[in-house]
Amino acid sequence: MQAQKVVGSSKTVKVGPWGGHGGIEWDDGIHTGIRGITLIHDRCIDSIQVEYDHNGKPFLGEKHGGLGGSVTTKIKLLYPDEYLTAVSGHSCPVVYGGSPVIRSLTFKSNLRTLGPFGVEDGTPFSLPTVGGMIVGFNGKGGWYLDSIGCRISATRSVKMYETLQKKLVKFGTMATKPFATAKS
Ligand code: MMA
Repeated sequence: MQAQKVVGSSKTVKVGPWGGHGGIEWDDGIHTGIRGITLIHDRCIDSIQVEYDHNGKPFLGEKHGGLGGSVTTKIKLLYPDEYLTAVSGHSCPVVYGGSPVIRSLTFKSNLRTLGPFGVEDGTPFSLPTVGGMIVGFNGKGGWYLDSIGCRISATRSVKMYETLQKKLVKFGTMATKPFATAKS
């Protein structure tokens, strides 16, 4: 499969959050892509930690949620060829009388579906994106992951930049030639 190289644009749309209203708010901010996600789960999603791309460099976000959970899933995306296009899942209380928490999460990339992780129980939520990519997550967390939302950015082909970059390099070489000759 031929994957198209894309980057996020600076214009983003915030979607969600889905889930409950418990826990404290967290927001990873806006980045240029996602390189990996670590989920710790069991009967619900206990925690999430996202490794972003920020202008070509890895940026590790904080871990959100609690310290429990028995299964650790490390999702490694084939950055930069692969990028996340959608997130979906389920939410409902996991303890009697508690507020809803994220029970399951499924991610979609331009290449595959990752998950479901956790337990698909409760109210489903989904984000059907058309030609966008996820560039940041936010939500609430306490003992568990209470809610999750994300920022979507339009994708644009890198090809335009590569072409422009090549032209600039060529121009730059010509422009600096007298200097280079003088120095050597
Ligand atoms: C804590 C507290 C709640 C939150 C739950 C689940 C046990 O209570 O932070 O506000 O809803 O954890 O994360």
